[in-house]
Amino acid sequence: MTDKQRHILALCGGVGGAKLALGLSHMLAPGGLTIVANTGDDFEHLGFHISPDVDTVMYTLSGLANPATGWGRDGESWSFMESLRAFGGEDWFQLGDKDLATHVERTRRLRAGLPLSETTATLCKAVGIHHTVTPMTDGRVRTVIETPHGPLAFQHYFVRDKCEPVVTGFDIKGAATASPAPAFQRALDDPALSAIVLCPSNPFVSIDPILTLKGVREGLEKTDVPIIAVSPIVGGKAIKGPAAKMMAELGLAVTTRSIAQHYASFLNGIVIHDEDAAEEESLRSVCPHVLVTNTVMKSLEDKKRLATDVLDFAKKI
Ligand code: FO1
Repeated sequence: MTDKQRHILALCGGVGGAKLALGLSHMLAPGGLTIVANTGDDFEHLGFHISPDVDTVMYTLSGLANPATGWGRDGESWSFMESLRAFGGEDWFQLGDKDLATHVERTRRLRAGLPLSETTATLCKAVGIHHTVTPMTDGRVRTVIETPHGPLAFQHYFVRDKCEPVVTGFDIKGAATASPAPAFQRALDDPALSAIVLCPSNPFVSIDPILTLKGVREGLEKTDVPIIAVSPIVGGKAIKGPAAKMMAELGLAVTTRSIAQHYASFLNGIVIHDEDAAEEESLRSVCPHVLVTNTVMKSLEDKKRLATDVLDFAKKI
């Protein structure tokens, strides 16, 4: 089977994960990639349903993403935000004018009774995406961050409070009783599925909400399809976001080994950065297959090269 004939399932959070998803999208035939985006970060804000990770994946794959932030749209204007601020409105979460159209249209469709997965498929088609991008579920899942001062809704922790509060745990509300979205379940059941890739996203708040959905972890534990994680930790730091800070606060070593241990019950292979090559030996006791390569993705070429490395690695497992 050539790379162009394979079906790959990628589990993904926002900015970091979307980079690898973009690389994979270039290496696989149209329809050969299903990207499942976390919706634990979703929230209702200013009357809109915001799906940040779904939108980050959609904008990244369609070339519409803001390259400086990784989230939101390129060439954005901020008239709505400025006018809202002038009225004394809530302005801690930045919604650009173009991005606002996504939230308006998504919210309209959801209120008309359409599921989030169908709404996402329509929006992705409109921006020219030829692969399947699906929210992890059509159910309502909301990640809550536990802190010594009480629980915080995910976006309050992440954006409003800039990830500053100490994290003591996570409550992924609604996940255990929510079913995987139809396209996610179809990918899991597809006899042509040849690998499952955990993108270099935050294990606690991006990947765990997906794994916690009804039947997903059990399904991964049972499948014969190789499951590969790309470590979001490089040289003791997170490539992006609060993963390293969270690990330290939870008393975990900030290493690729901790990432492998987190997924140990189903993981077949882990991809780590050259800088962490010294961890390879100790990793093998947790995860049988280790690939050491350059996992830092700056250019499109980097993303395509890492995607190719991951696909080749999966073939050997
Ligand atoms: N992240 C920020 O750090 N600040 C923002 O104001 C912000 C606005 C925003 C608007 C739409 C969207 O789709 C994403 C947005 N993000 C923002 C990113 C997002 O909240 C996080 O990156 C994810 O939830 C974590 O993956």
